[in-house]
Amino acid sequence: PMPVALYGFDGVEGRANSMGADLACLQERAPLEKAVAAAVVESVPEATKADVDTAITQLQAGFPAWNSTPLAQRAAVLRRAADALESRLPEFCGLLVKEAHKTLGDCVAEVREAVDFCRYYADQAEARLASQALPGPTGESNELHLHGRGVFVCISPWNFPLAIFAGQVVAALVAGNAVAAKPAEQTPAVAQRMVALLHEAGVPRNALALLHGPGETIGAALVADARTAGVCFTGSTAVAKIINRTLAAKDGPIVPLIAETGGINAMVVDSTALPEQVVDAVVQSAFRSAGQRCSALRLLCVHESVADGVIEMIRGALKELNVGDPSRLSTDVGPLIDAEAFDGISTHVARLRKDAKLIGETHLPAGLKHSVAPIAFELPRIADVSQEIFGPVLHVVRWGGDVDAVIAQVNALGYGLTLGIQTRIDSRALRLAHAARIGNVYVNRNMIGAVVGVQPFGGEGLSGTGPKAGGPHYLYRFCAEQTLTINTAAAGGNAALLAGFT
Ligand code: UN1
Repeated sequence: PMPVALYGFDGVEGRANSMGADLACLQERAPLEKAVAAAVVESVPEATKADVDTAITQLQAGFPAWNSTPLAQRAAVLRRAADALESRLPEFCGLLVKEAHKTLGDCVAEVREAVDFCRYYADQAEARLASQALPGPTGESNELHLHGRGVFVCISPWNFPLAIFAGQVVAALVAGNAVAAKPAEQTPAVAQRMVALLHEAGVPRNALALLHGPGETIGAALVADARTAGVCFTGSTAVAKIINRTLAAKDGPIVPLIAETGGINAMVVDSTALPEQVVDAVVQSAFRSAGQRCSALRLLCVHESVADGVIEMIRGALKELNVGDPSRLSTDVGPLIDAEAFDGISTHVARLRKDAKLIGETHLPAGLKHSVAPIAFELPRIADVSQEIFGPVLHVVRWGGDVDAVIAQVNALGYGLTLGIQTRIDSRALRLAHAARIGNVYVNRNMIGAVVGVQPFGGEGLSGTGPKAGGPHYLYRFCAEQTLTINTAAAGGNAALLAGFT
């Protein structure tokens, strides 16, 4: 049998029983704590539009040589990067805590995920991107060749500033592309250090460029450039649509967009579900990482027969969480990324305090910057949740009657990223999963922390284009395909054939 998690970090993140469970597997806490104390967030140079132009020119020049580098060598570069990153785990965790304010447990998981992406895409490239001979008629040779498309633009978010950044970049690189990477403005330093590591591992300077700056200017200039051969984007649905429009309107070739965006992710709980299991999954899915994951649970749909009990347990669980300094191992929930996020979530919570029924909230110690308390509200209808709220805010709705109608209402929200199903009726779980237009469906467990290579991640509808990151089809979208058909009967054969017609 296959090991449970080939590339994931032993599946610990996905199956953690409490927020601190993955920390139990950390053998070396002291180096981590030291690394956090020592971490320095360097400032980075901001790019200009002229820099974008120069970078694309250089990448275009570097592309043919990198694209012609044998697949095994490109894969070897990724494996060297993985080894280097793994050996520098404490340092990168320290930087992540300081720059992205993620909890130490989340940072360890994130560095491991980035390592997994490098190793997984190296393996996938070798397994899937090699040229193949295709059977055809006698006198002809047919081959399928996959290679890079050219200059690929990768635009990544602040919530996984290392794992998603690195995952996009190494996927594009190993497929043979030259890459222009534009990390989130909030988290440039970790991207800067990862790019240095990739260059040290053997990615040529003119095959990978890093451009810092706002999406509205630098991201937009990269996307709009006629020479851009593809875009990989993780972020909001609204920005994905802007990118799509820009790509459609720009001069030059028709190019692909790989977009992974947001979700109004639901968990559907029926009358047979185990309440303890539900509440454990809810706490992990809604509040871990301060709810700043696109996979996070936003909408809990609980059957009326078990709702009172589940709600009571959620209230109790909320009281137990620790909001605090992300560098402390005892902290469950750290701060939001910045003041803008804090204002947005605070406004939403203030509105719900007036319009919805408060279920419970976590105590918020005084003096924390940009922190909001995990909180849960009850609302009358699924349709009352119409917006992705990127923070530790849970919306609970009771349902009665037909469970299939609940899935229909969730589908009607238009997003399709993650779904939780809690039931002890196996056939029902399968029927609902099949009916859901949703990319990642989790039955009787939490719904975050997809493991690279084991749980390919990504959505449909308003949640993105696919293919799934960390899955077997991802690299193909970064490639151009060429079918090479050669008449092996050669010129003499053709001549003989033609002679027959005269
Ligand atoms: C994101 O939050 O932008 O499964 C996507 C998970 C992560 C989500 C990453 N892979 O929780």
